[in-house]
Amino acid sequence: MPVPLPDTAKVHVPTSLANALLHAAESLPQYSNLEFYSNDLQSFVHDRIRQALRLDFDWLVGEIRGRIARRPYCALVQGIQYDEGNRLFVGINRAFGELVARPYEKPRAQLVHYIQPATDLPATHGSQFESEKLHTDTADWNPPVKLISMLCVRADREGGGRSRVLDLETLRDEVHARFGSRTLEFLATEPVPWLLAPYRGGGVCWRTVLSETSVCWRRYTIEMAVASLGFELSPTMIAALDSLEKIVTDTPRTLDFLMREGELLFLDNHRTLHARTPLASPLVSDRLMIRSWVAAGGTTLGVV
Ligand SMILES: O=C(O)CCC(=O)C(=O)O
Ligand SMILES: [Fe+2]
Repeated sequence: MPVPLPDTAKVHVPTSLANALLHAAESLPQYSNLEFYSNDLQSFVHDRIRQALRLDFDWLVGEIRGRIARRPYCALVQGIQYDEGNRLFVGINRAFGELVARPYEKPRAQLVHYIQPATDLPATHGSQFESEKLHTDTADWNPPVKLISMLCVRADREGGGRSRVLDLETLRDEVHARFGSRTLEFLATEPVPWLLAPYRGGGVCWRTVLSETSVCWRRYTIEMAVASLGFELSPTMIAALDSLEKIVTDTPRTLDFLMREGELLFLDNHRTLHARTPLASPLVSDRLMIRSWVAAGGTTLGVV
């Protein structure tokens, strides 16, 4: 049985507030996705929406912040209305920090990133798409981005593309229960190499997969670093990574829920892994999610 998202992770926005938010956003000009890279513009959009709403805006941000801070380190905002110009999306996200992205390169890299079946990345192993395996976004940044924000514009008509979230403590607990304290300890103390994105300076950094306060998981980023360095991981490390891979592939403790139109999900990218379930018909599905990465200040990962 899939585990549903607990109600404590949900924030319900009253209709009057949803209307006021949309109205404030729509009173601003339209901006292009390229223009939204400007931190000044993001702040301007945020300030204008916040000023129009006053205490209600701060209430919403506080409710989201409180939920991201505790297990399962995510917040599902229900009841807001979609602003086609993405000003509302940018304005709410900017309350948590600067929105950041890969350098502009349509269609795969935009500040407000469009997640559509047509541009999904096939997985390096097997027939799945990468986004169907539990992962950390920007595992090739050091450190990875702190916060992910995802809005459902159109859900998959056949009920595919359900959101999946696994939190840090559940993952640590599963490693401990299934593979023992030594594997857990090993993953939290022995660093592995990660190949960094060229636009973040490139090269390799060394970090642990787990720590008391963070997890980072995207195995191909480790494998590419290993290949680029021309050496091999120890058999013990390969076994430990295989154990983790097994858990993220089959643990029944992953949260599983369908995001509906207009719902907005925030995820702590240091304390959760996320994925989506397969689409029944990836070639014809018009599912559309928009996503931003928010560089909120805060914890460092298992950097050594
Ligand atoms: O489509 C989704 O719900 C998640 C996609 C995702 O995780 C990604 O593109 O990194
Ligand atoms: Fe992702």
